[in-house]
Amino acid sequence: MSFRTSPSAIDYVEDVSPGSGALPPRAWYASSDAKSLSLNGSWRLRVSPTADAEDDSFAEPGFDAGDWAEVAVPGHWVLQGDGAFGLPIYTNHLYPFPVDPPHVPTENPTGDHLHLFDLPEDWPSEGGSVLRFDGVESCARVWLNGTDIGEFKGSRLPHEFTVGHLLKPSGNVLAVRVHQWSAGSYLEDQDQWWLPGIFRDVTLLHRPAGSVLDFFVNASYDHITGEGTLRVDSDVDGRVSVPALDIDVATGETVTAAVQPWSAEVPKLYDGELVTEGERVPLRIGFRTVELADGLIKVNGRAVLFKGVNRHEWHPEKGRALDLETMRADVLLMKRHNLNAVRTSHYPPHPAFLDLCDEYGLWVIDECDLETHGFTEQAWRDNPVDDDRWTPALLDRAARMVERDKNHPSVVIWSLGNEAGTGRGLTAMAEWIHGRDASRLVHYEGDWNSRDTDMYSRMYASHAEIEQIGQELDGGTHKRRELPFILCEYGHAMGNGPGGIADYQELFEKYDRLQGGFIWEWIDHGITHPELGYAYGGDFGEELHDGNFVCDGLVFPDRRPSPGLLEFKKVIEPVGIEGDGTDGTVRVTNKQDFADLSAFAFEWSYQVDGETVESGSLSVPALAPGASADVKLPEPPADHGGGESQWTVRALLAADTAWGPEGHEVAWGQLPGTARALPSIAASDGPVPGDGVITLGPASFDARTGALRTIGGVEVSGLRLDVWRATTDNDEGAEWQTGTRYAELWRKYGLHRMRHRLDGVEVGDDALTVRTRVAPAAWEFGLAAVYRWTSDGNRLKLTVSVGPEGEWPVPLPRLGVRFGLAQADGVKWYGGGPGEGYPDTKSASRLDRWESTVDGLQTPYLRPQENGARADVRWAELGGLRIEGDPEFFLTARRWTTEQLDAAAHLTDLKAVETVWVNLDHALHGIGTGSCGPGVLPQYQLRAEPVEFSFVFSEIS
Ligand code: IPT
Repeated sequence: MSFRTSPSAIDYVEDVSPGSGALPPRAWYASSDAKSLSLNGSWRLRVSPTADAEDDSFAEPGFDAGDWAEVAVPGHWVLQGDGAFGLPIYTNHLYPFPVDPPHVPTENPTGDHLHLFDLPEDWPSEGGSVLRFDGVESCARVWLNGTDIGEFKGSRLPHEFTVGHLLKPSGNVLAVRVHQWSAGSYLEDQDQWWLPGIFRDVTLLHRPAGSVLDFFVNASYDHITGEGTLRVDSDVDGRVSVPALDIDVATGETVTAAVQPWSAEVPKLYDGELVTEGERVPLRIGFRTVELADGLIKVNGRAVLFKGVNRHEWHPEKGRALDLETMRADVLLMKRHNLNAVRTSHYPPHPAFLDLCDEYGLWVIDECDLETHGFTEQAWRDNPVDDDRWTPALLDRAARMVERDKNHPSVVIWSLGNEAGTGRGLTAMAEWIHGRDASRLVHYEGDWNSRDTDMYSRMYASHAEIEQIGQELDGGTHKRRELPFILCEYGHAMGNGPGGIADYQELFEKYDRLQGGFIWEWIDHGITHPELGYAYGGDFGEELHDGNFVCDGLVFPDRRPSPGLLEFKKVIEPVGIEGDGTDGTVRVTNKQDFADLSAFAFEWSYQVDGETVESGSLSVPALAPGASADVKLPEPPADHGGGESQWTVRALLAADTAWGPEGHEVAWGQLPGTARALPSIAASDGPVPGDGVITLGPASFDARTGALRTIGGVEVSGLRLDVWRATTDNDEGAEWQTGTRYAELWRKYGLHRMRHRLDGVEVGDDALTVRTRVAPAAWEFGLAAVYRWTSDGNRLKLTVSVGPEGEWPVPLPRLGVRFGLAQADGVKWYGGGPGEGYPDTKSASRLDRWESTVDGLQTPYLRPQENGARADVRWAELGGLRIEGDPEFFLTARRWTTEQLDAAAHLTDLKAVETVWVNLDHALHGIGTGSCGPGVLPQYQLRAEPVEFSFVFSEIS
């Protein structure tokens, strides 16, 4: 018995096969002379609640869709129409429907799309035509002029259909029925929003007689001879020319010439052309050889160190329907932040993105559109990749990726997919890919024994484990022991962080076998939302969702760099600039793999107390990759008033490049000079008790509680020891993580509700001393905190002594004082900046003088959390006060309390209060990557230990 009106008509939806009617996959290219017609634009849309709610009469010419909505194609219907067509759903790995492959729910939002078009007048009447879809999620059936031409799955892969015989000069009716859920959805369980729609281009391509079909550009480079070898295999015979190399040969013929090789650092492309009887196709040829040699991934004979990122396609309004300028923005941002590699997690990107990678230079791991992660919940039972019935669909996906992208020099590694467990289907994919393209390597993280792959790849492995792998002490199969290692995901950039990436980079640089990694991930997938600013999982009322786990990028949804990107940029600099400042030299190291240093100009400057007193250019030899030199610095300026001094040496682009202007900074380093003199004041003034008030120098205190009230004319409220921070995503951790979930522990032990017991206010001869005990209800551990105030009459010094009592079961989130100021706006400081820095995220924090505002200090993490601390601050000025630290401190100031920050779910929840809350932290607990990965390394944990620190306050006159 059937509950469906026309069951067989929608059988294809749950069919595990890849589809029917589409042409075999082939290379993606833009012809020079064959006509094409973009069918992007405004389309009519009707969304039905089930796959079979409507019959296919809408596909018939003459159907009146006048009352249908209009939507943009490319686009996702759930991101258009203000929710009228349904809403986005975010899940990480859980399928948002019952797991019963290949069945999908009856509630299967189905978008019937209609587009009418005329052929341009000059559309040739001879030859054929092909209709190409570059991406449709998740399953589509297509009719042209009432004829059913086929159906397909494989959302982020191209599908082409022969349509020439169906076209009319005008009034063509293209009908596309798109189902949100299909058997294909089981293969597309990537950690991202589920977004149905025709989200990439739709194009009609004229195919003249004798036109190019498929072709494979084989362009290798022999680093010994310096010669490139070119052979273009083409389904249709023709000629290949490369004018700059004097090449003009038949297809299939091999030719050798002296060439400049392609690399991500020097992405030399040669313009060429493939000419068949009926068509001319431009080629952009990069000569390079990828191989596994000496247990390493080598390109052109050299081992590559990947400084990469995982890139999902994302735009806060358009979802995965990216335009060219957005793709270019990604590539330019990556290049300007020293990245050299992209893993196209977890599907082949829009093909234009790979053109940009070829052109600007990025190593690419091109990943297939495959993830079956949700099967992990049932111990991988019924996993499609281990079920032969699905193998044709897997092979189809592999072929569609490889055939489409095989002519990109930037693509050096094929990846079978992500988080799909293990199984025969994956082995079949790897075998097929190896057979089809021996010129690249194969990657798949789930294959821990590297049975099918050419490298050992892992995600989120700890520093300690990576070090073992680097030392080849990790065991594993014989095959794996011979292979290089990459971390295909690490440094989970969710919220504040990632912490500890400098420590990873040190290991990557130390052990040859470790060939780098790819930060998870490039961009926060926040969706522009009228009330919430940016929406994340759950904000659309999803019954199942994973909250803000979808916001874990190095750039915010609008592509503003987050502090994590700036940290990564510093950590992966192409030039090392180091020294201890003792011998008048700076050690410069070329950390690139291919290029010498000639693209960079070097500058030095000498600062005293953060003010530059002298500067100039530094001549650095054009060191070869991997080479170092000790470069002599000028004599330090003779007299500089005895302040703290340092050298800053910077490497800048010497000339404009395709991706950055002359003067763009790629690397920097600071070398210490004269050490800083700590602030000292003579305790020459003593506290004077008065009527309910104690005065001391410029300050007044509450006589009963010892609480600070004013410093000169500046009102100060609520100054006290503070150990709490609004927990970060990394503090929260994830339930599957083995590392410590600090937030839970901290809350269990009440660190967010510490009580302050006043034990005594002592008015001494030269000091006011306030003794307290700071501890949470229910527990016996605590902190004895003594505030000792002294003054020289003008300045006020606070020395805080902290003594842990009892057994402290957890590290502290922070340790310092916090207080409220009635007003503050502008902020100046001498210390680390310009952006935030925490103990394990402050590589990019540069010692200098900085200026900002209280608002400007905030980092807008989509889910509000601890942020904005400036590290290594010597002194700061805000709200009429100058604060000097002994020793240096972390400075935070915000228009809301930590408690408000902690409670907020979106930035729009943060409402400024009257008071500006300032934290001066002696220390902070590190950040780590516990939201998905190892927690805070021991050296960055903040343990409760006896400690003393001071601040000197004065009113700014
Ligand atoms: C890993 C996934 O591969 C990636 O898609 C993303 O979900 C990431 O985690 C977390 O943001 S899988 C994880 C179980 C290690």
